[in-house]
Amino acid sequence: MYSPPRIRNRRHDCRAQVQSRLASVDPSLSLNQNLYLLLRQHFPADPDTAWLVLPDGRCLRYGDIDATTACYAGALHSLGIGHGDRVLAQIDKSPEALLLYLATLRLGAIYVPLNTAYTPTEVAYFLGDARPELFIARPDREATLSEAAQATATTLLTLDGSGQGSLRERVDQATPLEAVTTVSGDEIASIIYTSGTTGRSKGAMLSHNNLASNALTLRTLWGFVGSDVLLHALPIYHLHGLFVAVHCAMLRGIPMLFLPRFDPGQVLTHLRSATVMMGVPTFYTRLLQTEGFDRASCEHMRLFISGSAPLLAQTWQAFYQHTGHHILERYGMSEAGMIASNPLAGERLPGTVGFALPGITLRVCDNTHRPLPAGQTGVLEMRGPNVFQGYWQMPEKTASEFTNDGFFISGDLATLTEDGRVSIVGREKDLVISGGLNVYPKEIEEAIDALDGVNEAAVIGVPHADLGEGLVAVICVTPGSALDADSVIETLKASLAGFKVPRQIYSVDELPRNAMGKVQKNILRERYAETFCA
Ligand code: MCA
Ligand code: AMP
Repeated sequence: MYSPPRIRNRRHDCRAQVQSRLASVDPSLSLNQNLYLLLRQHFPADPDTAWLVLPDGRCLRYGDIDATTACYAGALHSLGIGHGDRVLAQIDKSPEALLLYLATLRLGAIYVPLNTAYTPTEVAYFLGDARPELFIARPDREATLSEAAQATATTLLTLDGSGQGSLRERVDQATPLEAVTTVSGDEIASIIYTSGTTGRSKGAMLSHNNLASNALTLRTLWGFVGSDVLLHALPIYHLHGLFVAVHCAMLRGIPMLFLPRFDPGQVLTHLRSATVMMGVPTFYTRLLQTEGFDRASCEHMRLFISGSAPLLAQTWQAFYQHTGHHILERYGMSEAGMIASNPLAGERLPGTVGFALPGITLRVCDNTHRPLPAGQTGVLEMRGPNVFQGYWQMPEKTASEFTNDGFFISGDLATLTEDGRVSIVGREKDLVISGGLNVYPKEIEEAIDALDGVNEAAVIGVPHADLGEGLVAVICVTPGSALDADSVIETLKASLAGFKVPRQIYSVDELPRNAMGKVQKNILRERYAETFCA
């Protein structure tokens, strides 16, 4: 059983604030700060209110969530899963996947979702790192992954996109577990894996209070009302689709039009019944290219929200001209949930991410962590109830990402105006964001360097009209090697998720280096900037 670490005493002020805020929502929450309980407090009075509406017309209702998650919790409990245990899930988006998440919260266990694109090699790493008691996989992956699951003594069950599989069989036979496990707000509700500059993924531990405080803030900030309908086309293996979207909707008791993935045609069809949509910038560039997407298709919409990657000012402008809507851009991280947002009522400025969320302190600092004057570029640092509890089993890494006075160092380069408006202007960390998914070049470079015939490689991100940034690898091959771009791509696809595989490969005699011998990626980014613009 896992005991959550207490990382920094100075955050207790924030915790105290959150606890008193939650207790004012419902006194019982001061005793049990399980996020599931908070969500349940906000289920609508009418049990027939739709919770999830699926493209095939199927509808799940708020009134059924509690009994159904009790069955899921009963099934998990019968497998020995309890308080603090990890439940790893690499499963397609479905209502059942969401019920599994809610049941895991309810049990006080820790939900660890994984991108469905990860290959078995990548999943084996997560199994070894998270050491989950239970792993839920797609049925077509069962045979491939059973050995890795056995190696970590993890029970393996299956769930497919239509809600069938061995997990479902257990749920159908389970004795419901009605209780909601008592947890303190500091306990871990979920671990979200995020890649790292070292090439090794780190698990960001988010507590019940981290998630609850962020969700309560956003529900108010973005003005959710009972008549809203959220169009949900994001994946639910990451913070954006799972926490930001789902928690906002559930804390207002509104329906979600729950699409299995982002398909512009399907989004267009359902947009007419929705009022709010959240997406990564690629959603908006693709919608703009979709025939039939116009002002009339957005006539019931009150809000489009964008985040996870920079939204180009030109996309923002084009969207406004096309639809009459100012997209509301916000900024977040796996380690801190949502951090800053353009205002709902005030001016939304393209190219900026707005103001710090209430309760969150932001500062832009030099490399000695001294705050810089307004307008100067530095690293964005933050403190607040949203900031995570540390990286799973990496205390030293955790400590190195915080300043002595308790601010989390984001690695994003930003400017702040006098009145507190934030613009993200770059990244100190060597990170590429493609279609809203993060790729750390180091991981890809290590995979390429390991190939026969490669001397060394550098991986960069360059502008890509659809994905924001597209991955390019620049490779020095050993003399006489017959290695070609296609075979590199094919080989990488066997071990890396598709979104991490470079879309273009260049072969060079040598990589540009500075006097210290460091590869000058800025030169490569300039040299190959036009790769995807032709
Ligand atoms: C899929 N492919 C990609 C990506 N997604 N390549 C680069 N970047 C991507 N993001 C590749 C596949 O490997 C495949 O390659 C081909 O594209 C088609 O795959 P498919 O699944 O059909 O792709 P798609 O449906 O077009 O997906 C693109 C997408 C999707 C809609 C942009 O990636 C998506 O939903 N992204 C959202 C991610 C997200 O939720 N991020 C939030 C993280 P091949 O053909 O070679 O096999 S949370 C976060 O960042 C923080 C906290 C925050 O602020 O929110
Ligand atoms: P992740 O590790 O997946 O949580 O990604 C977090 C990173 O996404 C941040 O550190 C930023 O670099 C980036 N990000 C998220 N939202 C925005 C935004 N609106 N503008 C620019 N970058 C963003």
